[in-house]
Amino acid sequence: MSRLAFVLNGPNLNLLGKRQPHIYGHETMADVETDCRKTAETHGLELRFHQSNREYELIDWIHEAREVAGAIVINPGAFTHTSIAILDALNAFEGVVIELHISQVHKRESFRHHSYVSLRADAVMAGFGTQGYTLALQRVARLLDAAG
Ligand code: CA2
Repeated sequence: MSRLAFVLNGPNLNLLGKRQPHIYGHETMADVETDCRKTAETHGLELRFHQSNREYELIDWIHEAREVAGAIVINPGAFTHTSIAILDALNAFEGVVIELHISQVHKRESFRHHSYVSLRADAVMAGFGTQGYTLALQRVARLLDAAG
């Protein structure tokens, strides 16, 4: 399977490290990307890292991943709780899908407890802070190793 992983981030995550640090921490999206690139290199993964506030852009990247990638790590932001379109796009992707949330969504408002994306995700992470991204990539590497 391809050792290319997409890391996709949804709306408002461009504000990471700039607002609400008590919920999302102090690391910026650029810091997270740097951490992900280091982890990817250590584990022999190729990486495409994106953030968008637009649902269609996330969907287009998932379609692109269908052609070339072995895994998607996705933090869909609030689209997690609303987007059947993102779920449909992920259902057309055959590789590993990891859903990731920086915060522990189950400890928060009840509208954050339901995820459309979880209907497709092979694994779900919540509450690991921004460290979750590198942990998710380590898991992706392990799964792709095992897939050969
Ligand atoms: O915990 C997560 O990673 C979330 O996916 C983040 C989403 C939220 O809607 C989900 O329920 C859980 C929100 C992303 C907003 O990110 C911000 C970061 C810093 C400052 C303001 C917003």
